[in-house]
Amino acid sequence: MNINKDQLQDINNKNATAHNEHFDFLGNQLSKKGNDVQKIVDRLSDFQVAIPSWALGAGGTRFGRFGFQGEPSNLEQKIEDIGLIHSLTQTAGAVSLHIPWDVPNDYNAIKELAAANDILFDAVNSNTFQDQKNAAESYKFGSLSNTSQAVREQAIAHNIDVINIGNKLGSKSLTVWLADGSSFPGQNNFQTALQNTQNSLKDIYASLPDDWKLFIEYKPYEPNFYSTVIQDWGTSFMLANECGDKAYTLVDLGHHLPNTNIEQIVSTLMLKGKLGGFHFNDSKYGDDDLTVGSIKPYSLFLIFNELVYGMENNSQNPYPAWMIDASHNIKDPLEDIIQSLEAIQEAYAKALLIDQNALRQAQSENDVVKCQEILQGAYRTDVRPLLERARLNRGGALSPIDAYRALQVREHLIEQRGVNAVASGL
Ligand SMILES: [Mn+2]
Repeated sequence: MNINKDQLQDINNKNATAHNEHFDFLGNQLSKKGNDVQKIVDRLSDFQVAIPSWALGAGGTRFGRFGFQGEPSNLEQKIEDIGLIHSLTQTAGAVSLHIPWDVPNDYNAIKELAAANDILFDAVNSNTFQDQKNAAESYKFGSLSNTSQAVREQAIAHNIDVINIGNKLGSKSLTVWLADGSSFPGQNNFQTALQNTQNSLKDIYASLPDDWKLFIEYKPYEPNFYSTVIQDWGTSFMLANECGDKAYTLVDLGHHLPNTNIEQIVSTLMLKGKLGGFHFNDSKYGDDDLTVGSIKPYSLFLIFNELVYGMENNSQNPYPAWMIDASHNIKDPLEDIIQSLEAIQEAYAKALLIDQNALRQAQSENDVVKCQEILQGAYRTDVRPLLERARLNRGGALSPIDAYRALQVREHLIEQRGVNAVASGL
């Protein structure tokens, strides 16, 4: 299924008057406050978030998996799904592949399909948290950290394979997330596990093309419940520094203990030029992988405040790679991603409204009340007309969810793929 711009225009026209009224009203208000509205809209239009290939089907839980009809059962269909989301939102112009779930059969055909859908290949993700069929060694007790050299070598070789696959598609980065750790005290020697991981990462890093980046993700617990080898940003940061200039820390919002000040982590990493990538999701308790902005939208805004500040002021930090990393059991996965993209854009737009000079001034005067007023003034602004205009400018939908339903996208996908189609991967 494809969505063409004429179809969207017909749907958009029905609400064009209301949109124009809202946009003009907001635009006037913001201009009077000194905001450059056109610049904000342009920045929103340019902001693209990669969609992970594993988020297009229903996610699983430890207890069961409830499928969603018409899921994409191969890489071609996954790219088709992202193309649909991108047509509607104009914000999903990249895919992040997971290997070995998404190894292309025909590289040229996949590249052509992605190009036809205006989709780039973002970071490729390795997988050493599952055993693969016919693999000689098992990752049951870890991969890059394993006490067995043979296991470590197999895991390193897999990561190098992933780099080579990504290279053929035009990816420029590898994301490594390890499930390595221990579930019981005494099971692991912490120092040995960390040292092995560092050495393994260095071996992978040595195979990284010059124009690539290595993203090292961290997570405090799960699937191991006592210790995780790369448990926090500090460990990731240290490993990245040990590897070299092309290695960076990747922040996944769900990979923190409750109430962690993630915005401060973002700020520190950008100051040190080491924030490489970002995985968006939301959570109430742990790594819940819920829709972005569904639980803690103010935290997301505060994080974007630091990201915007860092992108303006920290030339030592490269432009970060953005990806949604969410997946759950009950919503239509495509509608869920559309909601996540909207929440990301909303937080970004609000952060762009913050008067940084006034904030600096208030901070220097220790005017705590004024500082809060500035942040919350931006946060309380309804920026949705700016998002609508950014989408319209690129030929997207005024309301992606409404258009998705009006065009009966899911019904078409079920018709094409069947009710029992199951997404490959999870
Ligand atoms: Mn992640």
